[in-house]
Amino acid sequence: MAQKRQPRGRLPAGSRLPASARQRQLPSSTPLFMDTFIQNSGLGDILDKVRAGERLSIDDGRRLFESADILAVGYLANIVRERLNGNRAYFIYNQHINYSNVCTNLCKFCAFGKDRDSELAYEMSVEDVKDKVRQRLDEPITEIHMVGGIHPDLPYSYYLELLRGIKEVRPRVHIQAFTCVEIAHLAGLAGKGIGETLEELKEAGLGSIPGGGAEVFSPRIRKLTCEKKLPGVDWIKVSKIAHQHGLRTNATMLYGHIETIDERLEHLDALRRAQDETGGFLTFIPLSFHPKNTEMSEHSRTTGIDDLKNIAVARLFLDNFPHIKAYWVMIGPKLAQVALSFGADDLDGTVKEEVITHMAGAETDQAIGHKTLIRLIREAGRRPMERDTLYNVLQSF
Ligand code: V47
Repeated sequence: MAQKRQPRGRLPAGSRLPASARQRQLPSSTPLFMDTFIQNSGLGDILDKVRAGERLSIDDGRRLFESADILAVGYLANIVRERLNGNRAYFIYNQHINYSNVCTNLCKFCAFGKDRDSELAYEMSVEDVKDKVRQRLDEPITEIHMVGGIHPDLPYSYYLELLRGIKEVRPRVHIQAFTCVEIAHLAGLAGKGIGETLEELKEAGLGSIPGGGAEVFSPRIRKLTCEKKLPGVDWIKVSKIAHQHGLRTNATMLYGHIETIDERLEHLDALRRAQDETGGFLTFIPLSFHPKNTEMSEHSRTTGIDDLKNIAVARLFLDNFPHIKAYWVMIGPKLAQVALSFGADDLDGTVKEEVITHMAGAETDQAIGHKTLIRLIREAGRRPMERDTLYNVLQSF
């Protein structure tokens, strides 16, 4: 009887290849192949460090940023991502509310902040903010992310009422609000210390602090781009005080303008040292600069390679940060999906009505559906996990 021909490359069920052939069939992503690849890219010593769980130096970070081999850098970051987060990739149902864009800092990279007299200036009353929350009560939102500018006139009581008002409408929601820059401003308004102010804000409903306002800590960059803003050292001080008061916080870095690679690494190093002390940071979010409508509009948008490198180097360098977020609003959902293989384990969330990046020319949508987030994660080969703000898993898909 004629034997049925087996299609090329496929074996009958149950049969095994001889060992030599099995080795030839190894997929190209196996460590054996990749080790050679990483050695050839000149990053072999960093691979050894990463495998041994050794901390990377600033010099290592510089070599990673300067490497032309994005796949090698990504592969290294993926080792750390997998060690820390397995195959999980997180997202959250959240809503962004920007209560006011009036700002006295008027940073050169920002298209959102406006002078009080500008035609584009706005501020929401506590009732307006409560309405925004009410409008989405039928959606399973677990986090409200709320930030604004440094407003010259709003009293301290307004901020406490904002928090209380949101909790009145949606009692179980987690409010992640007010960057460290705003917290320092609120303490000034209250005439109290940072710690005491944070206790009052917590009492009113504050759950955690978002990572904005960090920009690049370098005094050189701050002088050239955001001279009036809270200095970088004080941003870190506020974060550490928040951690001491039981509040988790996030951290960002706004890259892709006039900062040098060394200034990026000094920023990451300062965060890593702060995290060694307190362990209070939850996640790091690299923010890609959007130049449109800013005073730095002569700059080009960042490239995909630089976006991926910032995520990968952050994952490798910030060995004490549990999570790295690929913020789809800034780098686009498609690249954010790819970033899940370059060190990121989180896509942020549904967002709903992002304003800050869109004022600066973002071409992404202002919101994304949870089904799309799940699909993006699944197709990247990761397991979608709906999380709350503190990374407790609410549902897996
Ligand atoms: O503080 C301002 C930055 C931040 C521009 O904590 C710009 O999970 C790019 O911090 N191009 C606000 N960036 C956004 C932010 C954030 C977003 C998502 C999640 C979290 C989190 C935090 O955006 C500002 C500033 O650093 N920014 N202007 C611009 N033109």
